[in-house]
Amino acid sequence: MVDVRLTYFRGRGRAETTRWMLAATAVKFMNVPIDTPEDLSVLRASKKLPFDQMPLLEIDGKFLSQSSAMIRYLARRGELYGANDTDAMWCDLIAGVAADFAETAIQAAFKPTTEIVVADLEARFSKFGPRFEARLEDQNSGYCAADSMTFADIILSEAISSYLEWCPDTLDSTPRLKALYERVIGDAGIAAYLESELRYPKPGNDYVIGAARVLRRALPTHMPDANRFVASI
Ligand SMILES: N[C@@H](CCC(=O)N[C@@H](CS)C(=O)NCC(=O)O)C(=O)O
Repeated sequence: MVDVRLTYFRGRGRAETTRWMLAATAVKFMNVPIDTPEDLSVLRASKKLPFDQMPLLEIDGKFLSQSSAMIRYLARRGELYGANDTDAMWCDLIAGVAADFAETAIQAAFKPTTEIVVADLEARFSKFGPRFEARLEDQNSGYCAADSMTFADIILSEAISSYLEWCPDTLDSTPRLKALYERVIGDAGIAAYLESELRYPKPGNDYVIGAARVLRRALPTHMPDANRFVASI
């Protein structure tokens, strides 16, 4: 029986870095999808959401919210936080930048056209990509933060995987970053996860509509009948 449960919309979103961390640290888990406002009401009534937000990770008898806390809990639990305080500082620094870098990819499905998404991702990569490359050159271990893989490498690679889905040539001018990405997705746990049914597809309109329906929020304004779920409150 799988007793680690990750509750979120039926898609990647802000739960995806936690899925990669669970995979990398060999924790078997199940996705618990929230598909309707009624599902969310039941979840809220359960009092499992410490700050009334998803994702929710149920692990070790704890109810965790905030993806950054989940990632770090799993990193400590799985010894992916480096070997010393300096490594840990670099983990946090790179993880913070990776979160900024990832945000553009998380927002992609909410944008009106592919052209806009590609332009946004290319602009974001041109800011951060060369700096990740330079960091890898300085660090000279093949990893961003320490001498071995850490959670920073994992969450950065998760973001890169989304960039590559939109812009397949993203890593062509950053060979060290490309090598890091290939090393991370070659990790046995992550490779198995990416091939598994637990991995949701690239988010599209279905994901955007599903999240708006659950939260009873407006859709992006370019979508037809953008207030269709708000009106039903
Ligand atoms: N920083 C948080 C973001 C959490 C968040 O904004 N969750 C949204 C869904 S993606 C939510 O639960 N919204 C409902 C609410 O805040 O009431 C994280 O990374 O976990």
